[in-house]
Amino acid sequence: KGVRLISVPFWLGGGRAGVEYGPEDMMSAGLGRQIRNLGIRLDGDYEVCCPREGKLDPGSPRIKYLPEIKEMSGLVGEQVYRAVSAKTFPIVLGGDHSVAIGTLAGLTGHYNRLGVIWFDAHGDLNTEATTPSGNIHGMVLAVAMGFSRFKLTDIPGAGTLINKKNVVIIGTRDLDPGEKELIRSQGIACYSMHDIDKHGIAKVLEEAVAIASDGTDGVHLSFDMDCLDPLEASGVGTPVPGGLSYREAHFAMELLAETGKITSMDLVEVNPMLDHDKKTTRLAVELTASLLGKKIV
Ligand code: DIR
Ligand code: MN
Ligand code: MN
Ligand code: MN
Repeated sequence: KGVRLISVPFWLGGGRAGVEYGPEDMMSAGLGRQIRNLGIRLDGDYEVCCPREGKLDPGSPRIKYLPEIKEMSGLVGEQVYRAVSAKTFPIVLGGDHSVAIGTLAGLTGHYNRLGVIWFDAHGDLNTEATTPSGNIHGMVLAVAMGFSRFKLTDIPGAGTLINKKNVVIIGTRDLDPGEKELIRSQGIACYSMHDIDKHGIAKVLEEAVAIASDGTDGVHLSFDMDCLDPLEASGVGTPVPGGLSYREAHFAMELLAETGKITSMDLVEVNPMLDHDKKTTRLAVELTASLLGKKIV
């Protein structure tokens, strides 16, 4: 099966410029070469032509750049849908995490029931009512499961909402009060750094894969680079101390590769303007190689 790279140079969902240079940075760091070195066919790389600038709507100051995010999501969804229809493995390169709304729109257009594994320091579970920032990258999972007013199914081409029974969040350590409440009341599977410390990353991954693949015909991996400890990956918009170590993150990708169950991926929130030592970009590329089957021995 070939891999298709879909670049989405979009920053409006995080409200902080720089992250739109993530895709070209990961490409110049050798992402395509790494994939081909694994003996995997690179079945095209596409750049989505999405809004680069936006105007804040004074009428709805709570939620930032919603029209631009809908436009981007429709365009990303189209490319992702095409990629899975062509039986390739799509990797969506962000951009901020709002690009995943587009990915999920395209995937749900194809899969009947999709599982989602979400690596993040944050829950991305805020709604219009609970967001402290108005940044939609902090709302994506709520949008995907239909807890917010703006829903995944508002995007043309999207199939159904994501079933909360098949969603797993891993690596959290900065949840807002409304997000904690939603996790509790809806019973969403969320493995915090505390859970990882306690049970180990292997056990957490085993449970996560079981949840995301239970009754599903595809499993999407959405990887926010801020899940890593800022010591390893400081080039992200919202770093939070106490994250995954270099080996924990690689081991998680290696375990996912072994299962053979992951059918698509987002790689988001690399901000080259903050990534002064290029460590974050390089790590993003290496982790992708691990997910695609690169082995140490
Ligand atoms: C925060 C930050 N919880 C928000 N979220 C981020 O704005 O909703 N998610 N950075 O990745
Ligand atoms: Mn995120
Ligand atoms: Mn995050
Ligand atoms: Mn927060």
